[in-house]
Amino acid sequence: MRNYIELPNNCKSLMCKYLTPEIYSELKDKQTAYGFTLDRAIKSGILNPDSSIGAYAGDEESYRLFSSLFDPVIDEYHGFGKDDKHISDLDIEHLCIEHPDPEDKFILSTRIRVGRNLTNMPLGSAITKEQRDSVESQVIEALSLLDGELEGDYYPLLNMPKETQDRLISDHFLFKEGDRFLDAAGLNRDWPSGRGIYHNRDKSFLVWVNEEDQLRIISMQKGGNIAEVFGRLATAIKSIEKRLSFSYNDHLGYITSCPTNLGTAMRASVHISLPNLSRDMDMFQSITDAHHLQIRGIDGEHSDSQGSVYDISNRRRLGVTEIDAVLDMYNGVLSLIKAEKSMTL
Ligand code: ADP
Ligand code: CIR
Repeated sequence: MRNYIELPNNCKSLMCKYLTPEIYSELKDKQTAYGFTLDRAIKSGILNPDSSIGAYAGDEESYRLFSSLFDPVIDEYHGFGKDDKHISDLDIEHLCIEHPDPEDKFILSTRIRVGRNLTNMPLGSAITKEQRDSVESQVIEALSLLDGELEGDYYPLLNMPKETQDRLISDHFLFKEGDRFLDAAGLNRDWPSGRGIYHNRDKSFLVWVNEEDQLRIISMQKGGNIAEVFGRLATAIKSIEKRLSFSYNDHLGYITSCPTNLGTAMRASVHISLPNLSRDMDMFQSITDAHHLQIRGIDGEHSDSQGSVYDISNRRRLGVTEIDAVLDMYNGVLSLIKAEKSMTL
């Protein structure tokens, strides 16, 4: 094994910022109980110098064993120290908000997702094919017990007609294929085996299986009724938790493959049309920064905006509750709508 690491010259990720030669030599020979190593954790950032983070965990232990690297990355992304505690709050009664856009003028759709991984299993970067297939079976069985609005069917990616897959992706329901960041992290091994999507009839409740995390539990609908979307998600999580046990600890909250998703593992987003603000990106970004929001394009992470429509979501996920995370997004959206309206006058 090498005693040094050559980082790409043009590397801008937090991994490159914090992986000093000293930390590399301290961690290079360590292995988690599932056999995960530092070289595997940083491979995505090494092969993709344009990564913003550049590291993935292979299991819960990675965050402890490689903490000299992960702690500063987590602190810079979430503003969360190594001795801080995470608190979860998915109680819909605690979310006191009104509809931010009752006339449906700006918000096209709302989506809230959480990532989850099973206890006693490595994460996707370190999982074997047998373990992944077992996760898929356990998840299918748990989801088959859902009823009422959440009742639906599971569609494995294996043997899914290409047209169906493409339509689900372009309609924003399904994950994309061949993400180069996940590829380099070993998260796309054995593709498409073990992967799939569950959804109810209206596609307002969906579960992605074995993508970046073992489950991505999603609630979404047209328009901007954030409280309704959150309520459906909270109910679904409670039901699924009766059957499956998710990896969680008091420091990092829900354990996820990417350090940006730790804690709540929640991304609450709207697709919002902001033609005036999009002509003044400095003002746009000053509002999103003030509310800890991220701007993505409408085809998801690493995509571009289209026709002044943006994906606006909470950036902080750890050290805030799920209610706080949704409120970051809600308050930011109110400010964006106010600024957009003022520019119309
Ligand atoms: P994730 O949200 O799981 O981090 P992405 O950013 O890649 O992953 O988004 C996944 C999909 O969800 C993409 O197709 C994206 O367009 C869609 N999406 C995200 N937010 C919304 C929203 N508010 N309304 C409709 N679709 C959305
Ligand atoms: C990266 O490092 O850029 C990718 N691994 C994705 C990181 C998480 N996404 C994000 O913060 N937008």
